[in-house]
Amino acid sequence: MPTMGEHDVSHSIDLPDALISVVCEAQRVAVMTGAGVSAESGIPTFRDAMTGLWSKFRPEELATPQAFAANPQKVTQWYDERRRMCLECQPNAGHEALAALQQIKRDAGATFTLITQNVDRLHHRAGSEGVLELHGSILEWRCVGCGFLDEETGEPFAQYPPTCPQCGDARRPNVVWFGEMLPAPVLQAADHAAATCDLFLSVGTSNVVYPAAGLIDTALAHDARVIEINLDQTSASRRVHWSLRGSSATVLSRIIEQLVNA
Ligand code: BJW
Ligand code: ZN
Repeated sequence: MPTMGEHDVSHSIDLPDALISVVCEAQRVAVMTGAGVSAESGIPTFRDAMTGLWSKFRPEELATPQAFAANPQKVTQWYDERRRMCLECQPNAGHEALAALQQIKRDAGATFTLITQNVDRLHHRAGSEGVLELHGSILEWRCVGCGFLDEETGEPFAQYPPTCPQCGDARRPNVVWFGEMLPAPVLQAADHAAATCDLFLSVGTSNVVYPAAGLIDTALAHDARVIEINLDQTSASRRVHWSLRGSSATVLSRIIEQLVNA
């Protein structure tokens, strides 16, 4: 088991030298993000007690294939509202810091893989490349009949569920609901990145939804250094090398600042 290092970055913004050295020297970096990274862009998380989506809505009534089959109008209307809200939000300093880290690492000849559970595409809009979207994208909608897939604009749909321009069947958001398989090539690439990295960052995720939550253990099992960044403690905090308590925008920006001044 690694030695735990708790560090409250909300009060002191100097990060340990040893942590900056590890980030600086890493040759194969994998980062996994969750809803906390987009919270500072105004996109609600899922499980935060007061503001999380699952504090107001029941996941089994909205985020399962059974819910869609039972009430496609309600489910697609809810997802369409969230889709348009995501398009109105902007990437924050946390997304930008991760795009900068990718550039720094690639310039130094290192590999960098960004794995996200988020469906909002804010990493893409901040300039990150090759993002592995484990849970799909809320901007894309897929026909349940012929598989036609398209990325949507900010306009609401004319009807719910929206219909397919190719075959007229219903369309659904191209996200992964509970009980559905993750896209196999994406999960395989994420597993590979976690198993071969020397540094793994877990940022803004409660780490409770599998198989994404298992990636941190894959990285630990393969002797990667692991850094967690979260406002709160999570089930993974005691297993990682550094658990940094603070907002992802603050902590990631600080890492980049100390890295470029190192
Ligand atoms: C900040 C911050 C700031 C806030 N800065 N931090 C093994 C064991 C047990 C169960 C299972 C298992 N394998 C599979 C399952 C079942 C299920 C599962 O894991 N259930 C658990 C809940 C127990 N998994 C699945 O069904 C998956 N499919 C699958 O495994 O297929 C094979 C299979 C099927 C059936 C049986 C067995 C195998 C699919 C999972 C799909 C998840 N989909 C969702 C919805 C996507 C669409 C939508 O947007 O509506 O994905 S659920 C939701 O949770 C969303 C997220 O991506 C995901 C993770 O949430 P995340 O990102 O961690 O957010 P939060 O809110 O939980 O946490 C935010 C964190 O940020 C908090 O910690 C805050 O403190 C922090 N924070 N502000 C830093 N500013
Ligand atoms: Zn179709």
